[in-house]
Amino acid sequence: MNPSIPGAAPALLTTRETACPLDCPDACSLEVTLEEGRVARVDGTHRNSLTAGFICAKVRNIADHLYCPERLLHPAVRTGAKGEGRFAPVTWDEALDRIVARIDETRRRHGGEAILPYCYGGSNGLLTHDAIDTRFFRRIGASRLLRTLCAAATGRAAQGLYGRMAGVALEDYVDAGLIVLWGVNPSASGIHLVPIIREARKRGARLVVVDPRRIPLARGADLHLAVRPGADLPLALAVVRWLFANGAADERFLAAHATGVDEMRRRAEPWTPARAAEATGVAAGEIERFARLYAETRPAVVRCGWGPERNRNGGSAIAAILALPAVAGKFGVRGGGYTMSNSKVWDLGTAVADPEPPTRAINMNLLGEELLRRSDPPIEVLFVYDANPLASTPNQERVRAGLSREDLFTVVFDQVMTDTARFADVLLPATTFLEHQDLARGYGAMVLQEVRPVAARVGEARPNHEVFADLCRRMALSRPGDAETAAALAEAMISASPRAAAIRASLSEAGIAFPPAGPRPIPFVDFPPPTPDGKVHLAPADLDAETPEGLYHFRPDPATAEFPLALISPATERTISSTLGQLHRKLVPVEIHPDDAAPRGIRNGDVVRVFNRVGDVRCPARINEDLRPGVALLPKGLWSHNTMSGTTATALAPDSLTDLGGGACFNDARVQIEQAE
Ligand SMILES: Nc1nc2c(c(=O)[nH]1)N[C@H]1C(S)=C(S)[C@@H](COP(=O)(O)OP(=O)(O)OC[C@H]3O[C@@H](n4cnc5c(=O)[nH]c(N)nc54)[C@H](O)[C@@H]3O)O[C@H]1N2
Ligand SMILES: Nc1nc2c(c(=O)[nH]1)N[C@H]1C(S)=C(S)[C@@H](COP(=O)(O)OP(=O)(O)OC[C@H]3O[C@@H](n4cnc5c(=O)[nH]c(N)nc54)[C@H](O)[C@@H]3O)O[C@H]1N2
Ligand SMILES: [Mo]
Repeated sequence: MNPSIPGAAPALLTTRETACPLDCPDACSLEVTLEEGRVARVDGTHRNSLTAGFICAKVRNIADHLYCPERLLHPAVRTGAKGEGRFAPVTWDEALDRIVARIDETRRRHGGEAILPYCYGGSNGLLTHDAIDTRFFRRIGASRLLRTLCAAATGRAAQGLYGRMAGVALEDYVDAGLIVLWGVNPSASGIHLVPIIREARKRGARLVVVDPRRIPLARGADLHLAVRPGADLPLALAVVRWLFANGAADERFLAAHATGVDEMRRRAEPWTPARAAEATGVAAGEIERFARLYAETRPAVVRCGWGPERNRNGGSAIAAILALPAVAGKFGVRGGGYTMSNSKVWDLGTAVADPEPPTRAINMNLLGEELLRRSDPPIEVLFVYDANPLASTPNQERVRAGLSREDLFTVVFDQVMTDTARFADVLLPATTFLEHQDLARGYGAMVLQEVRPVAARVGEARPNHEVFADLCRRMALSRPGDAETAAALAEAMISASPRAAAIRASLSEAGIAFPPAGPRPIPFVDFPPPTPDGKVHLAPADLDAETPEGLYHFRPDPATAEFPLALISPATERTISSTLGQLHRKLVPVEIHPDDAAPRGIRNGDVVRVFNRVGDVRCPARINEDLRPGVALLPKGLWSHNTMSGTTATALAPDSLTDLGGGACFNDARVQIEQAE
């Protein structure tokens, strides 16, 4: 009996199993409770052992996202000015016909390169990008997008040193004697590591945190190195130097398993503790204490995050951090080594087999500039999906100016009315991972899981593969044998694996599959680095050639007397990048250290102006002693409604690129903060 309505029939509750594909290392296994096809409740299960039966508040409350008033229910066309957000609903046929007509005309007048697809993390599911979308854009000869917003520098460095080897399983941290959290904040960005660290500490593990702020896990850590943003490279090189200088380098391991040892040693040589202290803002004695603790403890594991990559030195910094376990000989035992991203442990194929056309490549971090530059051919059609560039792409004001171009035809395919969607000419409504089929692969947890359409679709929303298959058909680009359904796309990926039969069987029996060496492989025991010679390359020639001044070259802090404060924009526990931002409408403060607030006359709650040469943000201030002095913080993923100026941290982020991989330099934002009248 429904207690609220006397006499009403009991609600029909059913539960279904699925998995979370959102951009997070953990890839939780889920149980969804449905009430008449609508999501009523979401819980974690134990199928992915890392999930351990609990999930984050974001996904627990994901029904709020599915059924929010901002949800896009129908295709629509713009009726107001760009950015105003006024639209009139149309049918799918009308919307897609309009897109096809504009693409046809653009190809005739300027060629396919005048069309730019723009997509990033969205739902991180394997079938929502690099699938039929890629087939479609390749067949129309569109410009290619370099997907560099995140993990470009880390990916390049990890590939160069270890061939993207699988790292230490997060569950194995319980076996570590020392855990180093380097530029990573699991309390927000991957919560299942937190109880594992607590358990390890109970068993006696030491904990070191390298972060410009006192993250929650830094409280009670054995050592917190509050490094200046962008200065991880000299810190890691100083530890490398110390290890060699103090007989703590594992010469036997290095001789057997590494190349580039002498070169790395040579490049680390100038970084005495004193010199590193100057560059990093960490006392020389603390650096030595860390080096000694690291040298003496085994197993020791470094959990390397994405904080150290988002600056001019990002690639070299990650390379130097990942070199540490090789130099100190930390591999070869459970719980020893490093964890970066485990996304490449799968031997899957691609969902579409079309060859990459030789069209121009555009770095997504330069979107604003590319839209405004009127290159040849100019970008005439922008197709945004799985992304919210106005919230997440550097140099927000240029992105906004680019999106405002009257002659630009913009398609936005999203689940909700984002800040970017307001600039669309045509809006297409997308399903969420609870409404469509997909494959979820963790980049911490080493699991592959089926994502099932458990809930009824909201409005007329459609999944990416359906929409791009429809566009292919309308433009007569479909070919016999093309995989078109989610099941066929998944099969195309799986069948390319030498272990296809096992993966297929495991997914259909249990909804989950594991990589060749299982969910908890031990690096250097279960496999060597997947480099051509099976060795770790500490100074690889390709990375060296790619970095403008050579690998491990330190570029000094970009602060000036005019813009002395480093503004960082880390993840929060309430959103996933900017996804779910429509649910959080409060003003968000910029955080500032008391030592920086006092001379500026700034008190808690004051309205301030945060500015530099690329942007300007007005918002409240919050005094926060957990920051390193000289560092301010405004989280990533905010929407225009979260500040008084409608601009966010992204407006203060320069569109300069990392030393490797063409990555974004969000944390190279240097700003001034003053009271706003
Ligand atoms: N200032 C600052 N900005 C940052 C960062 C930073 O450190 N500082 N970090 C960056 C990082 S780490 C990342 S990964 C990027 C992320 O940047 P984006 O990839 O742009 O991620 P989101 O902003 O979350 O936007 C994803 C959008 O995809 C939509 N979406 C989800 N699933 C689907 C689907 O199946 N189909 C379609 N069509 N749409 C879907 C969501 O509703 C959402 O609006 O942001 C970067 N931005
Ligand atoms: N809830 C939630 N979870 C997420 C996300 C989210 O937005 N919300 N985003 C997902 C995505 S896209 C990603 S890429 C991952 C990111 O996961 P994390 O790597 O944890 O990401 P961040 O929060 O960007 O940064 C981590 C820490 O780096 C610190 N930091 C900033 N600059 C530096 C620096 O120069 N050096 C050092 N040592 N530390 C620095 C910050 O203070 C922060 O505490 O999380 C994923 N998980
Ligand atoms: Mo990211």
